Amino acid sequence: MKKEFLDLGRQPIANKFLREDEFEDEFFYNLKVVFDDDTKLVSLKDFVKPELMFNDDYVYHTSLSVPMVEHFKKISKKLSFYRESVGYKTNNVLEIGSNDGTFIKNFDRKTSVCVEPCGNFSLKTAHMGYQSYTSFWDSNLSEKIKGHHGKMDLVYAANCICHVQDLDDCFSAVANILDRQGMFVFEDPSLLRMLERGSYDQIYDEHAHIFSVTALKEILHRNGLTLFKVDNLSVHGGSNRIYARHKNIPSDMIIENSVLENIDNERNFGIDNFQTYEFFTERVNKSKNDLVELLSFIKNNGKRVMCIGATSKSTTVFNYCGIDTDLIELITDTTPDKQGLYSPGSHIPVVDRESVNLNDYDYVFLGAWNFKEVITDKEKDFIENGGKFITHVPDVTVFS
Ligand code: JHZ
Repeated sequence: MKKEFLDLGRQPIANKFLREDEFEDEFFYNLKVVFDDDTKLVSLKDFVKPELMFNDDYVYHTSLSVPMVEHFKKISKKLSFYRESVGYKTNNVLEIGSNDGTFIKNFDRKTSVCVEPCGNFSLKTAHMGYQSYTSFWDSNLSEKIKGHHGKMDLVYAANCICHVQDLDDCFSAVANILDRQGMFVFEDPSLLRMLERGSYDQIYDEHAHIFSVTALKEILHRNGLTLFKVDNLSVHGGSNRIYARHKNIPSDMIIENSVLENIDNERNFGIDNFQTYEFFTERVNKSKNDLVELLSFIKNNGKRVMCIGATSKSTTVFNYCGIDTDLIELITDTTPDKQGLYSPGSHIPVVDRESVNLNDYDYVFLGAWNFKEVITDKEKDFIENGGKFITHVPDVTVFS
C-alpha cells in the first residue's frame, strides 16, 4: 500500500526555464510523495507526462559541469577495467539517457548505442558518430535495438533510471538486451543520503522515484536481475551506483559485501519504517520556515541576496517556500541555455555569472549546494569582501 508523507505544493516543470511571454501559460502540478509499504519504494504520487519534461528544449548539459566530466571519464575506465578483471570484454555498450554524450564519448563509436528522448542531445551524439535513438527507453525499443545491434555487454545509465516511471518495464527491457555475462550499471540520487541531509529538493517532477538499495534489490529481482555491487558516490548530493546482472546464471561476479552493508545501513536508519518519513516531513517544514524567516530578515535589514546555480533542485525549494524576486533578486548559471530566461514558477531572472558583480550583494544562496566547495572556492573574493553564503542543506545556515 502506498502512503503519502510529503506535499511540496504546486510546482512547475523543474527544468523549464521561461521567457517572460510564457509565464501566463506555465504548467503546474501538485508534487506529493508516497512510500510503498510493500516494495519500500519512494515515488511521486502523480507522475508528470514525460514529454513535458524531456523534449528538444531540455537544458541540463552534463558536459558543462567540469566535475561531472571527470566523474564519467573515471567510471568509463573503471567499468572496462572491472569487466576485464573478471574475465569479460566490454564490446557492445548501450547508454540509456545519454544526454550530450559525456559518458559514451569514452567508448568506441562503432559498437556503442545511445538512447535519449531529448532530440537536441541525441542529435549531438549522432553527430559525434554514435548510433543514437531519439526515444524513451522501453521494451519495444529494447527489442528493436537488440534486432539491429545484438546483445549488450554493458548497459549504463546515470541520473536517468530514477526518471523512468514504469520500473518493471524498464528493468525487463534491460534484461532482454543484456548479454548473458553482461552488466547493468546505473547511478541515481540515494534515498538514504536525502533523508540524512534533509535535501528534500532532490524531489521534483523528473525524479519519479528516489531509490534505496533495499527497494531496488527487490524490483530488479522480480525482473530477472540480481544486484551484486553498490558504490556510494558523493556526486549530486549523494548517489548510489548500482551494479546488476542476470539472475540464476553461474557467474564469476559474486555478490559483493557492499550490497548487504548498504541494506543494513538503510535498515538501521529506518528506511523501511513509515515513521522515518513522517520525521523527514517535519524536518522539511522546519527547513522551509527557517529559510523564509532568514531571507525575510535579511531583506528587512536592507541587504541583498542572489543565487548561484539555477538547478532543478532550487525549483523545488523556491516554489515550495514561495521565494521569488522579492527575496532573491537573480540567479547566475554557467549554462548558456538557461541564461536570459526566468526560473520555473518563481520567475527569478537567470543570468551569466560574468555579468554580475557579486560584491553588489550581501548574501549568495547556493542553488547548487552539491557544488559547495567548487563554488565557494571560485568566489573567494566575495567572502574576503565580507560576503556570506546561505545553504539549506543539511540545515538552513549562513557561512563564510
Ligand atoms: P546540478 C540535474 O539536476 C537534472 P540539477 C537531472 N534531472 C538530474 O537528475 C540531476 O541533474 C542529477 C550551475 N553551476 O548538477 C550549472 C554554476 O552556475 O546540481 C548547473 O546549471 N556555477 C538530469 O539541475 C547547475 O549549477 C558553478 O560553479 O539540480 C548545477 O546543476 C557550478 C559548479 C554549477 O543539477
